[in-house]
Parts: sequence; C-alpha cells; structure tokens
Amino acid sequence: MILYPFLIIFYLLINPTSANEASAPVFIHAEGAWVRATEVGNSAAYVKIVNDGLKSDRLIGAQTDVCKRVELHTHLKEGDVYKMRPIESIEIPTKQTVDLKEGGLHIMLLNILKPLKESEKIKLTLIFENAGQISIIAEVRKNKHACTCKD
Ligand SMILES: [Cu+2]
Repeated sequence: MILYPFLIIFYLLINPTSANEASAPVFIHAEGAWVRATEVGNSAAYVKIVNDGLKSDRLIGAQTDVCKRVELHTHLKEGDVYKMRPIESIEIPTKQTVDLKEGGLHIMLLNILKPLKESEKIKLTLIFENAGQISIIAEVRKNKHACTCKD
C-alpha cells in the first residue's frame, strides 16, 4: 500500500501538534536564569535546572542571539588556578536540581555582539537530549565577584 506513508505525512502537516503529543511529557524546567553583565568580550549564563521526571536527561547545548558562540563549561582546579573547560553535556539526574552557577558549571556566551546591560532580558534556549528545546528568559545582572579564572 504505497499511499500509507503519504497519509501520515499529510496528517503531520495538517496537525503538527499531534507529533509533539506523541513524545514523552517534559519534566524539565529552569529557574532563576541570569546572565553576567559585560560591555565586551565573553559572558556567561547561570540557571537552576530541575528534573521532576523519572528519567535522567542531559543538557547538550544552548542558543541565544546575543553572542557568536555558546559553549557548556565547567571549572577545574589546576594547581592553584581555576580554569574553564568546555564540556559536551551536563547530566541532569532524575529528581534532582543542577545548579549552574559562578565558579561551577555554566553556559559560556562567547563574543557578545552588543553590551549586555543590567536588568536587560535575554532569550536563551536550552537544548536537552530528551526534553528537547526549552526557551527561557534570563535577566542580565552584575557579577557578585570578578572572575579570576583563566581560559
Ligand atoms: Cu566559561
């Protein structure tokens, strides 16, 4: 029956929500997102990610249009200095909250395209392996302590 695949495609075209409903419900949410204010160069985004689901998930990337490139970073102590290192993904275990914060895991915003000023709101899309894309709004704030880490 050659017509069958076409019928499915047609159904998805006229009813795009049905495709989403078929996937697992999303139990991931983000809280208290903020971005470090800066005039030039790089910035970072911090956020608490909560997994209320029964399955672990993984943050595998993020997107925003305020900078050229986004990376997931961690801080590692090498000798006496903390250094930032790009990582592939951030595990969000089931029933746990992962805190992306200063001095720890963070979303690195490389080469900002315009100054990020205090109290501005920035759209950030978090990309999860299972939950897919989740868009959030992050407020620009001044950093409490200057970053002493090196690239
Ligand atoms: Cu970084």
